[in-house]
Amino acid sequence: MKLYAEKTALIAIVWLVFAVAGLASVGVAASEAKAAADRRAQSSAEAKRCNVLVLYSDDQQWDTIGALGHPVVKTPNLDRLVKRGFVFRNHYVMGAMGGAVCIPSRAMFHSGRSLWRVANDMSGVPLWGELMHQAGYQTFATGKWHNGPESLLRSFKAGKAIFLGGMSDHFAVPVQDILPDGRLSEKYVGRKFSSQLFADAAIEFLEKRDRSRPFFLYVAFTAPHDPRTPPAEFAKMYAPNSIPLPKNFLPQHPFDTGEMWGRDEMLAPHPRTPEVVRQHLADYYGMISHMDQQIGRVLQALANTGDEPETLLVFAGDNGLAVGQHGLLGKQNLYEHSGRTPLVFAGPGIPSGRSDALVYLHDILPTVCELVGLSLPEGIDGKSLVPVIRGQKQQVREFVFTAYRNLQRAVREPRWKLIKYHIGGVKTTQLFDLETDPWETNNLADDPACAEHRKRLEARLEKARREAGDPVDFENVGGKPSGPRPTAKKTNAK
Ligand SMILES: [Ca+2]
Repeated sequence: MKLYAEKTALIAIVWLVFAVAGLASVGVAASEAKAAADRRAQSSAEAKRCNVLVLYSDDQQWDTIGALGHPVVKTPNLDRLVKRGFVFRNHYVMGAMGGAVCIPSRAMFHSGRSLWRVANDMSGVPLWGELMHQAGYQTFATGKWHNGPESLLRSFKAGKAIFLGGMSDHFAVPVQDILPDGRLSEKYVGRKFSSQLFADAAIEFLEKRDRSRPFFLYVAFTAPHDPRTPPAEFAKMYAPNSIPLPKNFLPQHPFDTGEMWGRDEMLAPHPRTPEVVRQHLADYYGMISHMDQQIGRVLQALANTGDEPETLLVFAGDNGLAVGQHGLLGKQNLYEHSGRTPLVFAGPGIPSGRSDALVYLHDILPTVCELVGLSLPEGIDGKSLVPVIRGQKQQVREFVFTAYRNLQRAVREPRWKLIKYHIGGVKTTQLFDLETDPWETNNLADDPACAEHRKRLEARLEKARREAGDPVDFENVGGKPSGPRPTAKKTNAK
């Protein structure tokens, strides 16, 4: 009996030991499960930090993508991006205080700040590439950088075939690399057409990169900026005589914009003829189609390396261009063709869709930061577009405000648009109903039936100028007239 009792006690002890061990192991398992959950949460936060590939075009009109309904230009690769991505149809560069609109455009793009809150060299403000580097991204740039070497080297830790300028011969681009020690290499001449040169650098990066970290790849094409000299195959892609003239074609602009003889406007004789404008458009579309082909190569490389499912794509343009609309060729005006540029997001978490929300180029940085889970630094003027992309909001603002030098100011609501000019003491006002007149041909500023619209937009313009910190005394002073037409062709780079 005693033996039985001892045996039972022993069994009980053994069981107790097993039970304690079991409980302990349950405890270990529980703490392991918690750690795993923590790791999953962490890795999910890291997974949220998907790669970011930015494709940036130069002087591309907002609608020159086939899938957006353009009647002529062929862009099969951008079409695929547009179909799977989310398109902002009303995307604007806020403007410029000089003829080289590309420079402030890029400053706003890389800082998320508005026109008068970031210098052209972007000194003293946090930059997009810096934020990505601090968050553990591998940063790499290729293509155009128009804001000086200091901001480039602060933004990107690596880069190849970087063009530190405004424009060049597309067949012989002077470029530099970012060396491993963080300095810039000597200049050398790229022996490929610009768009191919930059696409090749991007592809090489994608194939050889450090795969332990997410990447931030910035590819800034110099197409379709002039000189409009597409490679031979693309130069003959569009027959000029079959290209329809824009509905707002004019031989010359009806009044002085203050920038009648700038470099861009001197690329064709005055007055413009249909033949000359059609040739410019054929070359312009050829430049876009060739850039599209090179974008296709970069996107194919992204698919080949397996990175595509984890890469957020941003395609945007820095500013638009007139190319014959309103008698103009350049971007030194506030018409839709010059201020509006393409904007497409695609990738993980981005639905296919389109929005007519009024957005700025400097909204892109806060949007991408939210999408990849980065907090924003102080001083960002742009607004995240994520609520629009996710269908939670229809718009992020009621109107956009745009400015050009001390010469022109504009506001655009979803339907109505006002442009004011103050040049040589002469004030001119244009009011357009974009719903019935998207080509901005019918000025309703003096139509009594539209007086309320004019009054409302003028009030909004003044409010927007104050809020943006517009340094120009536009109402009282304005800008100088263009003066007489120069005899020699201007060649200063833009
Ligand atoms: Ca540009």
